[in-house]
Amino acid sequence: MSERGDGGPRTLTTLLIRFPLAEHHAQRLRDRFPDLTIVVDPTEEEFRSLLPKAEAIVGWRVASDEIAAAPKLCWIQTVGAGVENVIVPEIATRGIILTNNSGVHVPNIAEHIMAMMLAFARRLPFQIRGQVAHEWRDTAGHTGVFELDGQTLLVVGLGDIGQALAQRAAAFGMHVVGVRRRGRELTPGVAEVVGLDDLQRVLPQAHHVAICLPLTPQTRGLFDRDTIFRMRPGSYLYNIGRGPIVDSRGLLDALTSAHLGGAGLDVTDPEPLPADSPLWDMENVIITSHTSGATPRYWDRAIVILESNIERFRSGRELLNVVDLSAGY
Ligand code: OXD
Repeated sequence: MSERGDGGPRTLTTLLIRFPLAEHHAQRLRDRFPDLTIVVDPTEEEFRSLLPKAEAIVGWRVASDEIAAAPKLCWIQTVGAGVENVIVPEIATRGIILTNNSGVHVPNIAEHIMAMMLAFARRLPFQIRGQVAHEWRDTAGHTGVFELDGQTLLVVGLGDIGQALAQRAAAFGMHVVGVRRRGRELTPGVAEVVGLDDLQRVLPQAHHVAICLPLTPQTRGLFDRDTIFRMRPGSYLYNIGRGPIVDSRGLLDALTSAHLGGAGLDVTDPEPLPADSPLWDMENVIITSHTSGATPRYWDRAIVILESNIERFRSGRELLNVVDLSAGY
């Protein structure tokens, strides 16, 4: 978790949580901050009427006109991690602190990518289709399987999720190479770290490439057609970041031409993926409808960040998970 903020103490009397926070979590906040008015999951009308009082809002996003109607607003805590749809110009011009829930879905997203890799290794998409058709696929099921053990995984984006994935993949015997923008230090499970400018060099070495990046002006289209076709023939691409990081047409061509062995797509461009997209019917594609972030433990972790940030906000300490508005994450 990054710890940055504006450094000055502030008044916090009204916190609007535009999310159906579970009662036990809401109660925990009320017990801890009895002098704070905490409004959970207000109706649209209530939300609007409370905006003039609110110093802080927790929600997926706050629109420009809502910010305009909230003159005291100094802090927005997003429910998710990605902020590409949250950043509006008023946040910077008003000096509003934006914090996110980065770190909250680390174990589950790392497990999600492992699940997709293992599914391809054991040909689960093929077997599940057999199960739906009531077909015993023994002979065919003996071909096309492989082992992750000894294969190379390239983790593009060695943030919290990328690091957690690297640890798990290494435990499966994979050789893990990390790509990161800043810093070259090895984290547990990572055998080698290279910079983004080395991506094209290391891509052809990897049997699996996992995109664990936020969507920013720098990452949009990073996996363009040429980059996708630079991947090792028969390799697998996983995207849990955001759909527009990958060129959709290039990906489709790489899959239909069998240049790629397969793709595990939690995110697509556009979302939802249109019903007539050819990706749905491909046996070498796993689509999980942007659910890798889902975990029953989400708010058990997010509430810790929120509690800490309420305290930090009030006492003037730096907040956790402050978004760098110019970097976009
Ligand atoms: C997020 C997500 O940004 O789940 O949190 O995509």
